[in-house]
Amino acid sequence: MSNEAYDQVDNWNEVLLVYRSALKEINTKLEILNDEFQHVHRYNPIEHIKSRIKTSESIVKKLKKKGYESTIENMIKYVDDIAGIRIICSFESDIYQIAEMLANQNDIKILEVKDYIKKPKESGYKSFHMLVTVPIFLSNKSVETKVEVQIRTVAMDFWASLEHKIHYKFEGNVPESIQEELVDCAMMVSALDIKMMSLNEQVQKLAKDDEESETA
Ligand code: 0O2
Repeated sequence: MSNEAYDQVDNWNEVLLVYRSALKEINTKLEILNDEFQHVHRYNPIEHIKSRIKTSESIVKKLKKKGYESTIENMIKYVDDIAGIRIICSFESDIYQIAEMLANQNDIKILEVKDYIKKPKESGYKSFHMLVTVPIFLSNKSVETKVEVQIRTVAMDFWASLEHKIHYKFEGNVPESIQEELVDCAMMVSALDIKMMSLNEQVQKLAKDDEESETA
């Protein structure tokens, strides 16, 4: 390997280390919020968290699609989801609470918000996306590092993973009848989310009434 090529690999490894650290930071913040929520409200808003570093093949593919050369500078500048974290919640209301709690932390900067719950994509896709930066403190500098945060319910996640698999299977050319069925399923997912949230509210209210009558 030439010296220049070696420097590139070394630089890329340092960049990846920073992105991995950013995922760790956000993960820790989320764990703390979840624990506190459990302590105060007696339930966990977060079902589970998945995080990943985008593969170099996908990064190069995305840059190519956007018309940029594959350089480390372009990757950092134009690929917003090198570090991605997906938070899966039980209820739609949890999504906005978690987003707000994260946004309120003063070391987190919000670069962009895409609310595909209020305004779903044509495909039926629903999820709340937040592009944030978190500072990573290295030995001689601090680096504001981008992380794409996707927050969705279990039901939305079920839909998105199936749709993603179907898309992959048909290499993007999904037959219209299947696309229509997916839109139908997305509507069922929304109806289910609303019903489950209302059921949960009723249960919480009953539990609260019980607690109050016991202490009266
Ligand atoms: P992967 O493999 O999940 O990483 P940009 O990221 O800015 O180039 P865009 O579309 O403006 O592209 O960003 P957006 O809308 O925030 O979507 C980014 C990610 O959301 C996607 O990443 C998917 O993970 C997810 N997503 C968006 N739309 C859909 C959809 O219709 N169906 C499913 N299943 N997922 C979706 P990537 O990089 O496309 O893919």
